[in-house]
Amino acid sequence: MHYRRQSAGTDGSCYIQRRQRFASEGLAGRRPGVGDYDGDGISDLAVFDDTTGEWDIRSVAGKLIVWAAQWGWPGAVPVSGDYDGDGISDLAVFDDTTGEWFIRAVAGKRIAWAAQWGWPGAIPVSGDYDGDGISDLAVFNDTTGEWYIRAVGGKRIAWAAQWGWSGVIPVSGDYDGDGISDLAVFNDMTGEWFIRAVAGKRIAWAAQWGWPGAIPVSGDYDGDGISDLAAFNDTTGEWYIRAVGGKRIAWAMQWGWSDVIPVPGDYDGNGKSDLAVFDDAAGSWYIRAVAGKRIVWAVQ
Ligand SMILES: [Ca+2]
Ligand SMILES: [Ca+2]
Ligand SMILES: [Ca+2]
Ligand SMILES: [Ca+2]
Repeated sequence: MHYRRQSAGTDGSCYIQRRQRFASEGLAGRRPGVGDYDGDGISDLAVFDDTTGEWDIRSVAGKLIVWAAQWGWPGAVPVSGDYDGDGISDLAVFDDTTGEWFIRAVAGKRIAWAAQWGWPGAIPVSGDYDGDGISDLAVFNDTTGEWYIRAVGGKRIAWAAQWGWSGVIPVSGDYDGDGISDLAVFNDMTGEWFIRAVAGKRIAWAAQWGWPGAIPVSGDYDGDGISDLAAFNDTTGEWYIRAVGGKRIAWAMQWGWSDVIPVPGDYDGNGKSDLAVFDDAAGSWYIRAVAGKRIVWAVQ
């Protein structure tokens, strides 16, 4: 399996793009994502179908939030976040052939239409990079290592901020707990993390947590308000998690197996990210708390 990119939000939300796999194997794409689409503080089970552009979202408890909601098109890249700051995740997609963003609230309000921020091949990285509680439009250039970020309202937050280099994977999160998303990249050739604040402060440099081919799955797994370094082994289904400060949170914790997609989020609303995987062949979710409690098993 080849994960091309992952972008993760400050709430642990993420979407994983596996276009290389799709391209090489011709597979259709049901992409799992995490967000809180009804605003109850609990991550929901969300799937964007990138063959149809439709969204299906239900709560862990079973409530249907949206079904076959059309927002996107074949090949669109979902980028989760709360782009109007109402506390509810929105339906957002990025066109990585044009650099345009399209965002609407679940309830229907249009937030952005063809907002130009990016370029062909840009990688969207969700997050709130100025700490105003509203997700921003952020893209990473994985050729040059430059970040470009603006608020939905238009304010420029970063322009060509250099953090990273060719081939690294951007991994959004708030790694110092100041409420502002940071610039973070994972080198999946070496397993090293490099993180700085938008304002410039260095948070981590070559922090070793991972291995060649590891999948970064950042989230706040101990609930201290600070994103943690986390890596998933998509061959063995094992999770490895540590705090930026060094504390080990999980080591070789087994949850998943080969070919599932990790989708960390807070699925029981206790403020801690949980271990979650999506089996895209069956369309099933499996979720447990780090502490062990089973939250969801084979839910479709
Ligand atoms: Ca919203
Ligand atoms: Ca913001
Ligand atoms: Ca931060
Ligand atoms: Ca943490």
